[in-house]
Amino acid sequence: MTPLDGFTPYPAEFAERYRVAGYWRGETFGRMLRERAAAHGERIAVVDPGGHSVAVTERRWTYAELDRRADRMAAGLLARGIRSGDRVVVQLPNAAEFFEVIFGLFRIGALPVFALPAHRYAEIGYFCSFTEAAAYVVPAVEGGYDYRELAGRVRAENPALRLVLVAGEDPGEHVRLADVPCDGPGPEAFGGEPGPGDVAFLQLSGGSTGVPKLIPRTHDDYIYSLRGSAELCGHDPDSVYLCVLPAAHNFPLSSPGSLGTLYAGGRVVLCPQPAPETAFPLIEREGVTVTGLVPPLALLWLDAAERGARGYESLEVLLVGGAKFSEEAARRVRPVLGCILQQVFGMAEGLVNYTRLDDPEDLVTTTQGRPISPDDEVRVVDDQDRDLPDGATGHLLTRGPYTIRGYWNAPAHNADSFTADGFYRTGDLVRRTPTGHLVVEGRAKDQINRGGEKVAAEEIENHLLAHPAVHDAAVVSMPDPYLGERTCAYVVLRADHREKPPKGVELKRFVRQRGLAEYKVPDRVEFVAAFPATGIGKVSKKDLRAAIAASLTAG
Ligand code: AMP
Ligand code: DBH
Repeated sequence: MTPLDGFTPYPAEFAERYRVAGYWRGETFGRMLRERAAAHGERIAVVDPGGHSVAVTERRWTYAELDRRADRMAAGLLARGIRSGDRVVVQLPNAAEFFEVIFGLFRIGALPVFALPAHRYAEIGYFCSFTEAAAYVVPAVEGGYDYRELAGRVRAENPALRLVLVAGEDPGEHVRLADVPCDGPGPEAFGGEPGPGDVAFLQLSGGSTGVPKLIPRTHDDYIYSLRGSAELCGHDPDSVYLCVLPAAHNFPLSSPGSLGTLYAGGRVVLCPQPAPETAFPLIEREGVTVTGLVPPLALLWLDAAERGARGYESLEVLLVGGAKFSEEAARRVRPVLGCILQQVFGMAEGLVNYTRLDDPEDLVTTTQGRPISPDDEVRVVDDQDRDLPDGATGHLLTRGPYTIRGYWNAPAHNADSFTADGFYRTGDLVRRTPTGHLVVEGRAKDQINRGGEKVAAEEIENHLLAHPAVHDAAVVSMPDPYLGERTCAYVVLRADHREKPPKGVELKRFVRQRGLAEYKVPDRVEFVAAFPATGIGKVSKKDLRAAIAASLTAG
């Protein structure tokens, strides 16, 4: 299998249009880093304050050093048999090695699969088997969790997985990442570096189906999205971006994120913990000018600043996205943190919307922005795909120069997730203002947005259904003042288990033991005799959401 087998290309006439318009400039990540190193080699590219399992002490890498490390990593990976087109699951904390590894992979044309540190056996096992990954990169022990053990188990089950690389001192039975780089032959000895139209990596979708879907992004399309983002966020070589969220997530990676910052020749500072106690002193010390947060973290920072915490004063721009930021909270940003708010409504599949730096405060606080590109096509439609007028709420469909035309290797899902003419069905319910800004009004997809962390209901339901006492399960969102939403699992027990029913905590433990990321474990479990049904007999999640919301209000 080659990555191209699972990739739905942009139709030729669109690709041509995007090139002529100057969106796709034939850049690749490998060459981008090379050019930045040539232009300002001695400037600092990445600051890692250390204090995590990968490195105790601080590292400051210049562009020249990152470039050299990417070359040596590329040569080392080639020497160990990793080749162009191979998939490599990368699961690293916010450490400098993340960039060394992904740029090394970009250079040889192997595809990082961007896992999150929170992922466990259920997710990682699936990524490795579904992508037939050749390698898996992990920290040793991080946040009290031993990733080497997980890697050992996954490796035993996946014959294609030839190499496990451990960032940190003690690799256990695996290979130390630090032992990989070498001065051997580079990509030119193995068919050359990838081209701009090639798939650069597989990003993850929050999804709404039983298993997560993988998102193939090309060098051309992704570099356009981060260059456009960097421009409209005012990035330049003096920008200092604090990477607070997990570095591999699409938002801190590209909106404009660390890659947009490197594109602009700025400096990326990795934040090991998102709490203000860690972030504020780091902002002060490094002169951070811009960062991106999900709404619950933005609230935490606002509260800390109001209580008198200091250190954030150099911040010029705060990006908030991933989940809906309330107008009330949005209005506090400028007075409390003294910086400009940019709301960002994006998706790993492509389309990213921003409020602009010069938008009036009302638009900044009440909308989720407008698309990056003049060629982002946005449709707001009813249930029959008929276009709705501005101001009406409907389904958001989109197509454009950095929105995928299909998930990787998923023909059945693609038939549901894309229209015949290539629009991506985002599953979001939006309204468009006369200025072209979008307001997110809700969601039609079967997903819970837990403060920016997406939970696909079906995925959790499948794990609950594996429990011997569970006859049926329906996972819905319940309102939460801090996260916006949390998950509630409604469960119908099998008749023979109703005498001695399991407790809610038992079901949670069961799901956790199956190796699911902690954020996907249901926050609450409710037992019912039967589910409410819709007119045609499907489970009415609307009624379940209303029921749990009402019982929470009743206290
Ligand atoms: P994913 O497809 O997993 O990358 O998740 C993207 C989804 O996150 C979007 O389709 C929205 O549902 C949600 N999202 C991202 N940013 C925002 C935002 N600013 N406001 C509301 N929802 C958002
Ligand atoms: O939630 C997201 O996936 C997201 C949010 C903001 C995103 O992918 C992005 C910006 O690029």
